[in-house]
Amino acid sequence: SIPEPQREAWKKHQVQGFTDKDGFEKEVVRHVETTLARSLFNCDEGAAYSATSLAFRDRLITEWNRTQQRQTTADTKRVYYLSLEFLMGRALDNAMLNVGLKDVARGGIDELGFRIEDIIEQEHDAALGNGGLGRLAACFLDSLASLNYPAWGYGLRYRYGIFKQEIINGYQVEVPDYWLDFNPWEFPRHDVTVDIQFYGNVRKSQDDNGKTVCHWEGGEIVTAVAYDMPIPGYATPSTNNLRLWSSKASSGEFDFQKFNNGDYESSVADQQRAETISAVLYPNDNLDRGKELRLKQQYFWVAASLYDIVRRFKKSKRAWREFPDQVAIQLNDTHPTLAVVELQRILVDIEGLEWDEAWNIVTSTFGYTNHTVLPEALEKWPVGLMQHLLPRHLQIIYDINLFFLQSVEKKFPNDRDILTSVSIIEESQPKMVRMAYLAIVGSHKVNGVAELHSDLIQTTIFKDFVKIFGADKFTNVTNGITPRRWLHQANPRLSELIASKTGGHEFLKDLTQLNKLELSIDDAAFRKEWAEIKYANKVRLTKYIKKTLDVTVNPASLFDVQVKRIHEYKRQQLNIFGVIHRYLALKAMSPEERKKQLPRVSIFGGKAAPGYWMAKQIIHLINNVGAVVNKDPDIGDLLKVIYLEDYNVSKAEMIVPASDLSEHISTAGTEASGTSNMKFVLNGGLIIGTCDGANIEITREIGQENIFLFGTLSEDVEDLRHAHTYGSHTVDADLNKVFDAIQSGTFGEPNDFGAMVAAVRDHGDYYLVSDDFQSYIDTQKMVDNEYRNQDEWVRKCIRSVARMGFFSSDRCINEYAEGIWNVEPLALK
Ligand code: 73E
Repeated sequence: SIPEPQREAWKKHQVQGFTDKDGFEKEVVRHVETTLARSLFNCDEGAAYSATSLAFRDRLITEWNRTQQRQTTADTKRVYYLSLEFLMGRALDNAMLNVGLKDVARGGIDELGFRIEDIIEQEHDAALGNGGLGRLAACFLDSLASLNYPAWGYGLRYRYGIFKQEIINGYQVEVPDYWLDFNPWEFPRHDVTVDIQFYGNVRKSQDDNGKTVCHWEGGEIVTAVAYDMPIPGYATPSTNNLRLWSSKASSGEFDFQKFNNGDYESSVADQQRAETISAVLYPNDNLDRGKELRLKQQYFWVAASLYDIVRRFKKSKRAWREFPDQVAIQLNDTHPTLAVVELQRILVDIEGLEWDEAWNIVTSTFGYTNHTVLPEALEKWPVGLMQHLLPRHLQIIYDINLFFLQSVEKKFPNDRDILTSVSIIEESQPKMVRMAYLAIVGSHKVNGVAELHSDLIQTTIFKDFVKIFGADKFTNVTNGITPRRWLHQANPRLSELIASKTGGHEFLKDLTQLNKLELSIDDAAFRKEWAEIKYANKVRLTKYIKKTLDVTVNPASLFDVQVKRIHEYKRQQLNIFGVIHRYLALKAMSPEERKKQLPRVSIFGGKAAPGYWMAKQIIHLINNVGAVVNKDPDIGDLLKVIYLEDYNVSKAEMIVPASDLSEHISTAGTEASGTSNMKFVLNGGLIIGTCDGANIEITREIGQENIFLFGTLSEDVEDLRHAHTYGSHTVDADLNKVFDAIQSGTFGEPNDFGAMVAAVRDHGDYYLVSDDFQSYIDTQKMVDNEYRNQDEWVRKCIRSVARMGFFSSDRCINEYAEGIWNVEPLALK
């Protein structure tokens, strides 16, 4: 580093960052001319976006440096959030708002001849996630920075994020999402690399004291390169880091011999094989497919991150037992569970600690968040694969299991059943490593993501672990969302209106202040403006629908929205069956009767995993229904069915504020939390939903008179399923009419949808569509009736928003910080 006498010169020229329009414009012009190497007036919207982003990035990085330096000197405890997914969306708008310079940028961009909205639209979403789990990680990063917590995110820098969805002839088609062409938001750190080992074997030796030492040798080395993304907090200089690892062949791997011998192709093939590790995000939500490359991704990312964390800790020269005082690591689902094993390996094999001492450190360091109870999503890896890829890790897993089972046996002598049921190794053919069990045993806290879900994991899939470790190890942290992106950024007019009624933008830092809105509820002018904002948001979506699908919808209709990943448990099929029912009912009416009906637009969006056949059938049916209904002259405005292509974060920012009613209708007990339910209510929309996930807590907060709940309760699900299979299963008459319409070819080739109908009618109806259909239809009728009374509807919306304070991810992060991580905020001076 620079010696003292020369530091004056450095200080004098330190980058200050622009604070006004002139300064901003100067930065933009400089970046266009030099960084982008364009001649002065050769600037299109793309270049203007890049230059604007670079101007903001420069600002962020100065704050980032200050934040990191402050944390290092304070030598304080840090949180590391390990997530295989970060669904960040766009960065520019968020950066402008968080540093409080959007108006400055708007003015500057305007003077330079562009519109800020058009510039924002140029940005490609950073879509390194599938759905709720990845978006939650992104909201958490925003809250951690905004609350001044010293925290880093660690993930993978996929070359391809979640695929882009096109709908062609009603079918989903997947197109690769190459997003890295020019990404102004990342900093490659070519000097921060870690060599990661795979395969090979384990050799044992004795050290001088006769202790056995294990050496993991041979195999293959791949290099991890760090790429950093600055994460700005809102209205604070704190800027945290998201470090994403990219894989490349290690310089030792690149076979110069082969290269010199003219075997150029195969030396390049090695290179490509290494790069494959971080090439693509697995596009499965709530589904585990057990592919070897996925396990490689997991170890690659976990090993690089731990190496980085340990390297940072070692600089402090503290004793190992202080590791958990300096480091908290949160496992976002089981995907990073190998970190437990890797840290134990580092401590025992490399640092020479005794097993028990190391294990104490490990378990005090980790916390594990479970996000799902769906059996098909619970990760298991074949022992054979683990042995092949990570031979030393498998030995350690066996040892962890051995010591764990010994402790269980002590507590429950002669109880063979409990040993089999909690063993980390499943004695199946082939044997499997149960990652959730390993995560529980390796952590000091395990949490679910909503109250019902946390209760369910403690009473069903992990009940034996509660017996063993006691109830204190298990806790609930109900999910939340960042109000910065999901209100201030997505719905600026509503944010301003709320600010005008609650005394400024304080609510963006303390969302409970929304409750002040209730004081204005009898103010007619306020309600009118509220309704106008919703209408304007609907008009914007209407224009988008016209432009992209060439369908005209009436913005005065009720906008009924279900946007989320397509999955049978989320029950888009229930929704579309309901739409068909509505269509058939409208068709059966006289023209006079029809005139009395309330116009509705049913809006769907979401991706299906490429290998999930049934989910793709659901998409196909929705599109086919739309094709028939939307051009039926009997129906006109009364019903439109829209499928929005390629649902993602930036589209959500437009869709969510335009909804009157959103659907969160999973089979009770299947949706761990849901987070879009919170976004919709926060933007002044009502919910139709089941008693599942966070819907239950939303109801408790906003009042049951402000939500449309229906359907089976989670405690009755098992009995109903049992009855479907072993008793007689009858499907009600209205639903049968829907099936008849499908099977008579009203919506295209009936065979296409045979399996979907049969799943409900003939194959046990696992998701209870038939049980919930009638109450769903009845509840939708209530919605129609209540929507007719616009004044009362608006009051319900305002009351709901006023009571949503609890669902800020700030509240959620504070709960993790206190109850799990034991970390304190550290503000910049
Ligand atoms: O209910 C959501 C929850 O709101 C849940 O389905 C989702 O996590 C959200 C955030 O807590 C979730 N995703 C996954 N498991 N749960 C998952 C599993 C495997 C691969 C990818 C995602």
